[in-house]
Amino acid sequence: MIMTQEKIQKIADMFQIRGRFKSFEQIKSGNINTTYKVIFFRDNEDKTYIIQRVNTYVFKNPEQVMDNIARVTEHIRSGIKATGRSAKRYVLHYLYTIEGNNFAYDEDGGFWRGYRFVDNSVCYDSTDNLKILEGAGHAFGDFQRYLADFDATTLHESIPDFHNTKKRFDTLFRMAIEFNGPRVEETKEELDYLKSIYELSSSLCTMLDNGSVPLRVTHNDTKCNNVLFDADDDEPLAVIDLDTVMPGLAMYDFGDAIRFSANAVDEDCPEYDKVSLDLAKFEAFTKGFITSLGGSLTIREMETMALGSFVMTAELAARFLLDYIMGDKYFKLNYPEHNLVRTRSQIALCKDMYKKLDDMNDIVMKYE
Ligand code: GN1
Ligand code: MG
Repeated sequence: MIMTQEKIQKIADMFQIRGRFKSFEQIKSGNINTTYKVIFFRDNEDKTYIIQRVNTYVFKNPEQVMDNIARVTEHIRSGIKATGRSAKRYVLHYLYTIEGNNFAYDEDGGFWRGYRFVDNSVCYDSTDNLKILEGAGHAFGDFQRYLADFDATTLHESIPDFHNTKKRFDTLFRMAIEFNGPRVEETKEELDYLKSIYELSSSLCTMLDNGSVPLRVTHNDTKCNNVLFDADDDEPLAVIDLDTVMPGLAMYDFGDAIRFSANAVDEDCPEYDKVSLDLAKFEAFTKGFITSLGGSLTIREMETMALGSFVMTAELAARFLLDYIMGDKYFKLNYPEHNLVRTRSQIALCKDMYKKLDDMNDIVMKYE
């Protein structure tokens, strides 16, 4: 959908933003929601806000998502304030409508929300800078730490079974039989590989089911571009994209972050021989994440962190492949074969991670 200035202004005007609407631009990153930066002018200054149209094909209950976000951000805000610091740059500040909702519907039924842009902040779609990766580790570790005393059972499950890897695999294999068309034929090798790693990929689910690892409040989408950094000194500021905050495992957040940030190339790199788990990047993120969680992790969690990276990568490969087979309904595409390339790239990463599991485990244990 093409958004004109008039349409964006109308949406922004539903929220309590003072000043005169000046301009907007679309922010291209993110595979699910559609994001715009909008500028208002007041008190002789530009004030920047983010407004987002939430993808309601993916988030079936967007009002519940916003309820989770409101409670989680308030909890973090009071946690930060309790340490005597200002929370202003360290947690998102969502916008409210006149009616007091933190969302608004446009005339076509589109679901919108907005927040104040954190001034002088940047995010990185990828980076080789180890300091930044360590900072991202701290940001996601702190996020989990601030939510350690949040009652996980009060959160809505914004996407049921989001990281239930076993169920994701079962669905893929079932759909491959039901949708038995050219795309299934074309991806036989990928399906066979995923079948061969089914047991290992389901192991976190088994541990959760038998209670050997604890349920925590987790972010569940820990790409490094979901952390804002100070543009001047790269201090990690706020964690963003809280749509999937739900009960989960510490290894989901660790694993998904490694999957994305410790890859030598982007997650959709079509040159599969360049895909590789960079152990220096792995160590940088690990150091930040584990030290921020400051000894609160159990031994079993520590022992399964590296495995979590493999599992999260395998899970995403299965999700990309399912979307490809089902006709590309879930993830945004930049070109028609995008989901196939993403699948193959994630499988290449899985294979490399599998070889490096021992090395990864040794690094995690250094920070015990
Ligand atoms: C989606 O939209 P974005 O970029 O934050 C997806 C994640 C995937 C990621 C892969 C709700 O995240 O689970 O890991 O793409 N989010 C959802 O790039 O499915
Ligand atoms: Mg997201």
